[in-house]
Amino acid sequence: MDPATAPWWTRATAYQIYPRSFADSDGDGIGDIPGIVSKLDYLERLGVGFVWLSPVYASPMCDNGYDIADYRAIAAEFGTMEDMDRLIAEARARGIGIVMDLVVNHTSSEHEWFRSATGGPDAPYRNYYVWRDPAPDGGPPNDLESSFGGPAWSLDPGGSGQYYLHLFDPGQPDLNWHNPRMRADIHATMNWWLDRGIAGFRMDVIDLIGKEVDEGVTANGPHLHAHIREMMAATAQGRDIVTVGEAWSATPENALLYCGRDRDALSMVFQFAHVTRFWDDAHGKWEPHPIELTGLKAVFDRWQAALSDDGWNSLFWSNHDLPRAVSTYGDAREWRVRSAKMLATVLHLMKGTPYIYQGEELGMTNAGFDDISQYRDVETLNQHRLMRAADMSEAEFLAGARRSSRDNARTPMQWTDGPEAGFTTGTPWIGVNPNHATINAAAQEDDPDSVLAYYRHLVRLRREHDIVVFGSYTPIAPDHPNVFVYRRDLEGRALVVVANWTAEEVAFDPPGGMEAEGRCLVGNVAPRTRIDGTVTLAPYEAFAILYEPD
Ligand code: TEU
Repeated sequence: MDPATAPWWTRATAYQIYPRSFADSDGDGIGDIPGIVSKLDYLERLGVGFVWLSPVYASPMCDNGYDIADYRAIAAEFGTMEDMDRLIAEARARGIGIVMDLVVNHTSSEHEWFRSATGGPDAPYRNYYVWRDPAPDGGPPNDLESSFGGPAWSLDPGGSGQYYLHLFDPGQPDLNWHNPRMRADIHATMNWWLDRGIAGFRMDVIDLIGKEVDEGVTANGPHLHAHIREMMAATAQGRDIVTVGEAWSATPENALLYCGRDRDALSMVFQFAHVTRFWDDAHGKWEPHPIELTGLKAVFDRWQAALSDDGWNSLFWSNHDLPRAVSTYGDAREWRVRSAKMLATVLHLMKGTPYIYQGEELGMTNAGFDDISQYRDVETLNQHRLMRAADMSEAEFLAGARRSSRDNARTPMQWTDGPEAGFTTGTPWIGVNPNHATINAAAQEDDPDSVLAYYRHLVRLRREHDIVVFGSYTPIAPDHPNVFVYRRDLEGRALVVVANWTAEEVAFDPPGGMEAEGRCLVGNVAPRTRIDGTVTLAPYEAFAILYEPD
């Protein structure tokens, strides 16, 4: 990527807002758009270039807004279209773009299209969805499963006897991407939003829109990239937007089909290889394996290499579907602050666009729920029902959920040490983490040693140093089990990033050629300017040194 012509989003750090849990302005216990507007100064101080806003559209909220009933209306609990326009304008005035969540693999079953599609083959919008006759035994057409558990097929509520497809909840019927009229409607909706001034789209499960259900193909289907390119041609022409597709199935081998520069496709994809690497073959995220550093590094190294000259990486530890970063990869107790900073150092100095998930910049931790009644997430509650029915004990399920439930990321943003963490004056829709007494934005705001101050610094480094944005990436000591080390190179300069991944002191022998004195750009223990000879790293220590020619 040539720095002179690189798009704006290559230098930006992104911030994800899960609106339900961010800031509540009216005391109903649910975060809302005016709440977000009231926190824009906070985001400006953090320095982010764009916000990925999880869905705020009209929705019955069976999946907290990932079930959209009207793409051109705002959910009443989140505010009004005027609030949305104000958010777009006020964010823009601070140099922050708003990226909407485009959920078009499916709609809500309460979308007008679906309501007009039920009843029989001649229903007006029948062909906007995926219908099949029952199997000979009257059951679902095939054995495709919903991502939330159970069959991916439910009977037409209109009584036709046919089944409709839902790769997620029954309240999320899948759209039929073979239908050009449906696709044109989606393109028109995208243009309608872009004309309102948004900065782009995050595209929910975009790798599923090429599905061929009769072949049992869901992800990465034969027409996937034709659909994406058609969509971009119909919407992105002449606009300077950022697009990021969520693609759990993306591999280093096919990533350039999504985001290769000559393809007029997406800016980048969210791929999850570093996450799924530690999932169990049989039980997935509910029985994760311990994180093993050489395996983790191998994943990052492969992706950095695959998109080194073409395409672009997205970089993230967490989002609204994943447990908290510091709880999963760091030490949320004894070394919470330092390990949160270490994780940020490693991620934010790689090549790609980093995404901060709300609260990560405070070192927020998993929810710590110990009773099923505390959970709200449709996936967690479904899995609870299914796994209990399959004879899993309550204690065993709760242990898995404590580590892996999506609700770990969805407890309210911790603004203050006051009632309900300053998130709401009412009763929050999901419990606030009691540790807001110590972990909160107010306490970190003016503390130069806080996780928040550290994130601000990393975001600034990316804006100020081309080497962070464009430098090539080379792994160092990839087989070392305890340290994460790499270097970036750009035009005779080098940036070396060193991190101790463990709670023990670790000795690290740098390879030759690092004898010089450099400049410390960031460090979570004490500034270091050299790494010649054996370096003894403190627990979770991380730092970066910049070497410039004299
Ligand atoms: O997530 C896609 C997805 O596959 C996840 O639901 C994933 O299966 C799960 O988190 C891992 O256990 C996207 C959204 O990010 C998610 O919030 C939605 O629920 C889902 O799509 C359906 O729209």
